[in-house]
Amino acid sequence: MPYTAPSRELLQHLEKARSVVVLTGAGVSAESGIPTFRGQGGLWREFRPEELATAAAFEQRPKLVWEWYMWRRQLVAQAEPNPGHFALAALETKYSEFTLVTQNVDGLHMRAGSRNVIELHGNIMRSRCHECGSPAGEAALDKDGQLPACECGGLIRPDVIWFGELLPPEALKRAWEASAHAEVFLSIGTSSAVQPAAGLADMAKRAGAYLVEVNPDTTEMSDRFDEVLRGPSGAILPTLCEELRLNFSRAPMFAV
Ligand code: BJW
Ligand code: ZN
Repeated sequence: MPYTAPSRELLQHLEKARSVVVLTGAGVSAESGIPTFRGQGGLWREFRPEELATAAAFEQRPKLVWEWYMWRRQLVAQAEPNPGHFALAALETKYSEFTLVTQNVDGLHMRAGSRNVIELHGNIMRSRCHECGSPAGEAALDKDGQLPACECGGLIRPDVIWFGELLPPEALKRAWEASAHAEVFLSIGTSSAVQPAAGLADMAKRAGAYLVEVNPDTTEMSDRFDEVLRGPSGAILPTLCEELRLNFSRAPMFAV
């Protein structure tokens, strides 16, 4: 797929910046074989993610929701980070202040070696009680379709954030603070359709950051960016690292 090369202006911003914030979405993991939420591949059976990623769906049809998550957990367990993930881990090594805010729940940034990662929407491999919030390890639907339950009697659910639920307050606060001080803000592989994550770009803009979008398609927010790089992140981000003469490796840089 053809893709846009980073401009000289972007490279200059990245050379002189001290503080960089990256927001990632499902598109970054698409090249690792994990389906995005919207657009092609966004359907599971006949359901759209918006129909399943809610507390109401879980309360009404917990087994159905768990089956969706079991399918996705399996995809995540089999997936490997792609060159886009590794390039972001390499980019982090250049800056004293680098924050990777991710909406993804697959843990692939950490597996690629990224260090300062904020998971806004939780992590699909962890579980917790839907009633009392107690952590529940990797508890899951068992082979016979038995739902996992907590000592308190509540149902256990994946430790992710559904529509209508508050994001983890500490994670959101750190993401806001980093965005409000960003000199360069990169929004990568996200449709920018979901709040409050999408609003981080506006916050960075108000702080005077140079705003860049990396995405093969136009998004709801494309016209607010200073620069738009059209194409897959797995091709654009390695190119960016090469232009910045960063030692870019396609294998994990740190043992995890
Ligand atoms: C590539 C590529 C390649 C493809 N390379 N790119 C203000 C206004 C209106 C509504 C709200 C508002 N504030 C809050 C809301 C309500 C709601 C919301 O935003 N609704 C909108 C849909 C309108 N937000 C919430 O409810 C949030 N909670 C909250 O704000 O609490 C307070 C509150 C509650 C109620 C009312 C008001 C305030 C919680 C949001 C939780 C989102 N949860 C999910 C599921 C997580 C668990 C799970 O994984 O199952 O998070 S939904 C889903 O969307 C998931 C994602 O993280 C999130 C974002 O999706 P993302 O990552 O952008 O993926 P896609 O598929 O949309 O886009 C992929 C992109 O990649 C595309 O653009 C492709 O082109 C691109 N791409 N290949 C690069 N190779
Ligand atoms: Zn409980």
